[in-house]
Amino acid sequence: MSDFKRVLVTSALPYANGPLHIGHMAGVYVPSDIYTRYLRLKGVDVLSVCGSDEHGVPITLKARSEGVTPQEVVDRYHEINKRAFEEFGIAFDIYARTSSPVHHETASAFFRKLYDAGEFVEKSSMQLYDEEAECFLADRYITGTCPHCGYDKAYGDQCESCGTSLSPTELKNPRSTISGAKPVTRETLHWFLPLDRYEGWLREWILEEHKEWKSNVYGQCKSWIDQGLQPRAVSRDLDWGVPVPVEGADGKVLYVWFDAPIGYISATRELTPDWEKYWKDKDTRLVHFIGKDNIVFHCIIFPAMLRAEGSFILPDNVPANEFLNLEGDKISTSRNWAVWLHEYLEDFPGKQDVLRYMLCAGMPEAKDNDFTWKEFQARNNNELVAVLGNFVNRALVLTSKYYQGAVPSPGELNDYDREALAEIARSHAATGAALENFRFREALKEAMGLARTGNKYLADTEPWKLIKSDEERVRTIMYVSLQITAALSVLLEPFLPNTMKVLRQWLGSDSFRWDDLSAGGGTTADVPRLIEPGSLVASDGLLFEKIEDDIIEKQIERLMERKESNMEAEAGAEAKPEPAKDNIGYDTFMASDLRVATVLEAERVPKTDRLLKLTVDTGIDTRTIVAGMAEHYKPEDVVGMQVCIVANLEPRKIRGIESRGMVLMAEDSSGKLTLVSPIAATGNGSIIK
Ligand code: B3M
Ligand code: ZN
Repeated sequence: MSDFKRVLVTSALPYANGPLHIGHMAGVYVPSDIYTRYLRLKGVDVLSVCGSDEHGVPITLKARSEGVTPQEVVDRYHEINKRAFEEFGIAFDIYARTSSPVHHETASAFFRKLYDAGEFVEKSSMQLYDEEAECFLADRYITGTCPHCGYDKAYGDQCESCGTSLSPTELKNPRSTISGAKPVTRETLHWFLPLDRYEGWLREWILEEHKEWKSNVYGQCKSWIDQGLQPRAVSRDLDWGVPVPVEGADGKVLYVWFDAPIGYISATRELTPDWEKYWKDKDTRLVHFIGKDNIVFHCIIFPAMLRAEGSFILPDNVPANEFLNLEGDKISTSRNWAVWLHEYLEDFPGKQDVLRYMLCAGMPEAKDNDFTWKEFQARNNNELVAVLGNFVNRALVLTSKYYQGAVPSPGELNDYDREALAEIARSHAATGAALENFRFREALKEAMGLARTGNKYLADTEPWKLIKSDEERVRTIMYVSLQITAALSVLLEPFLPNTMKVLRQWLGSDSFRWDDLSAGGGTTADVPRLIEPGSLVASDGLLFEKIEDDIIEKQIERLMERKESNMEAEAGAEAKPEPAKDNIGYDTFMASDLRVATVLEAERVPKTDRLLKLTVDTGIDTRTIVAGMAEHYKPEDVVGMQVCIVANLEPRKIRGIESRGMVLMAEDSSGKLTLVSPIAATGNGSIIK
């Protein structure tokens, strides 16, 4: 931070097609908010920008599934998420949105500048098009039969049965997942950012100049760069997004991951006329807070875009977090396996800081971590209530009881008093150093260490026992305790902003600044004097309340009910068979040569989960067929079985093995495969009609 004049903090723009959950908070928004609040406390010129990411195919699909427009979807979730962030205490300076005119204008101008400078490579290609939905189909929105193993729910980019990566045009019987229609191929032109041209520069800029980036971020960048960077399409055939600002580009929009990061710039434009000071002045430190799945976009693609544009600064750090799991399972929006932020806020009114505390203490900074409700209860009861709340409560209640709430003047300080007071500067320095390096768990631990010190100091000095015999000693003890209390109200502000605001009201002072806590800051001699003798303190309750077992049981029950209903839904999905395919003519069917054959030998295909290599006697010949059945049949189980095969399928190489034909299997909607076999033995080569 030292050699920058200001800081611009960005937080990943959440897609406006669903609510926020604790994974988003732990991954991106709690660290971003802690860091921003810390800088504000230090008096740094800092802006924190965020907003809704409102383009992209997921939003158009959500709209289609609900029968509404994409605008209606993003309007709904933009408001829901904006409100949830505010209520949770994530203090962005602006929460903008990428469907706004400012963003469209900013993103178009950005694209146009690169276009005019000839930075893009134009390429046309044949793409699959859905004539019913009237849209080109991204890979994931095409499904069909894998040409290698016959799995009929393969996607346009990969077959999840045999693992082969595919291109959409390879799929047999391709269908659009949007309309179910058979796609046609159409030529389409797109613009590509030639990332390969920036490979040398990115290698230097990241791998040489930013060795200080977190190892999970640095490592991912290194492997991307070492694999060799490929040109990336920056436009899409969609009717929802920022239109490509080029003549003849009707029906084409900017690829969502091209326009979304520009959303940080447009949000800053919307926030302040001074926006260029934050985006174009080298004295600004740009820090992106994101989850690990967004590293390539924020460390490779967006910086290449900024470099190509030429007038912007580059990110100084991208402290991406790993993922948070829930009760041992991945958080999943589609399976409703999440603690939704809006639900938490409804169920735990006024307890935003308890969740902030839990998500910071268990933040997935270097590796994925797990959120459990039991740990949430334990941290609240054993740390927030029993340490921080208990200490503050005793310091304030005893001051009210012994001195009518007036901060007493201290007598002679002994070594223990000085040691306790010295903890203020020490924990202040350690907390600050950890925050400067985005180590949030460590920073919280250091800050809470001061509360532990205060708690132990009171327990060791026992002023309640001395009040009758040594009143001067008690004045000193309460003075020291109140300085520590005041220090905590500053040190914990970034982590527990709502609670520390209340505490500062109780202390009658909201003017503390971060550096007042440094050794020598606000001190007379070397003793910190954050709160003056004679000033009045009070408290009207407890900072934190215990969370009882029944409250937690209710949350766990709700999750388990969801797990149940997920399993029922999956089971229920088995009942629904695939819709019928289009009719075919008699001759078409008769063109396939179906025969009975006997399996002579069977073995697993090495390094695959689903493939068996069969040697079959077809009555016509003995041949090899590779079949995706290994998860349902052991090799020894099928030797000697009579099976039905397609005998005149074009031979194919599957994992280096020439497969001549296909074994017919019945697949139910849960994906379970059953061999189709004649009910009575018959001669090999018998024709199936
Ligand atoms: N909308 C969030 C995600 O991938 C994505 C971030 C954009 S930040 C410019 O979940
Ligand atoms: Zn396959």
